Amino acid sequence: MFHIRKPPDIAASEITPPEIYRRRRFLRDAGILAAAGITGSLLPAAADAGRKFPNLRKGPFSLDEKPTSYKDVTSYNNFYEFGSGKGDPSEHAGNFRTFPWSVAIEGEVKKPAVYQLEDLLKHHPLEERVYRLRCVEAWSMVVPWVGFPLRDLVRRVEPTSRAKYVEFTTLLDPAQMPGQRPGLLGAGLDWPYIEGLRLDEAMHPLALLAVGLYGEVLPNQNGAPIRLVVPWKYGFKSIKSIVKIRFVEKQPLTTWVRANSREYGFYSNVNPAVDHPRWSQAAERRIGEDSLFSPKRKTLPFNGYADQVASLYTGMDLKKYF
Ligand SMILES: Nc1nc2c(c(=O)[nH]1)N[C@H]1C(S)=C(S)[C@@H](COP(=O)(O)O)O[C@H]1N2
Ligand SMILES: [Mo]
Repeated sequence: MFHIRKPPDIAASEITPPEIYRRRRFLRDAGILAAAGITGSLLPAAADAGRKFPNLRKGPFSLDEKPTSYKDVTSYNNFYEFGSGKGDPSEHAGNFRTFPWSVAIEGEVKKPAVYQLEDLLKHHPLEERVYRLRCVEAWSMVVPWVGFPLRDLVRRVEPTSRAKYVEFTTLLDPAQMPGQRPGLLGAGLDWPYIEGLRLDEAMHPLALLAVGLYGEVLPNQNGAPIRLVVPWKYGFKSIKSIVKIRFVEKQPLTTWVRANSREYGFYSNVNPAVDHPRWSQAAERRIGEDSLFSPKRKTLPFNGYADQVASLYTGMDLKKYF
């Protein structure tokens, strides 16, 4: 007998009139911009003007390299919740509802809380940081992120002495995320997407919680409304659309380790000396430079951030803890 399935759920987003989306997006952007310090009376004008964050201060650790074009950063994406093709997220995430949005802080902390995104941002001044992002698939980009250091949030919620790791979870909502429905679109991953860091990694000043790029509120395909950016690790550690941050004693079982622990490790520090079992990690192509004449770039240890982060791993065998 055939297994007869109901037609796939129609995402609420697919039947919401465009005016409602625009309204929701306006409310989201207004909330984020307001939290970033813009007064109420300026909001409509600010939100109309390309949803730009005004007066962003430049944060530390910014690269001098030329950023990858806005078009490439926002149309060549990995966000399997919306499909595993590079163009799928920009094509399918347009109507993703990112307002209202809350982030739950749980586990081994003295101050567990559920924050509305706007409230979270009120405590954390935003800054711009240009970082290199190196995907495990051997390509890279340079992205001007807007965000605040993860460690500021970690400190605010006061981890207990039992907290050794931080676990991050993406929204689970198959009605909105077609890759989470049964079928091949999501490449067979287990949902929700989970990532993790050791507590000292989470406390490193390079680790960023991003809410924007190119001076604008984060596009949905890049992980709106709030995502992690860990520039010395492969891109998949930089989990998108975060709804939960949990402090735990044991190393979290992350999505890619669960999918294939031979190919993906918990640490996933960018390392040209440790190849992926199926391809070399020694070099990378820079998105936007792919012509016959553009040579591959050499991949740098810790993605070029070794001076900042190598000391986190002294004494560890990085071939074993890959
Ligand atoms: N929830 C979630 N987060 C995710 C992914 C994903 O599929 N789902 N893909 C990761 C991978 S493999 C990369 S390279 C980066 C890509 O981020 P970008 O699209 O902003 O360049 O997001 C990471 N975060
Ligand atoms: Mo990636």
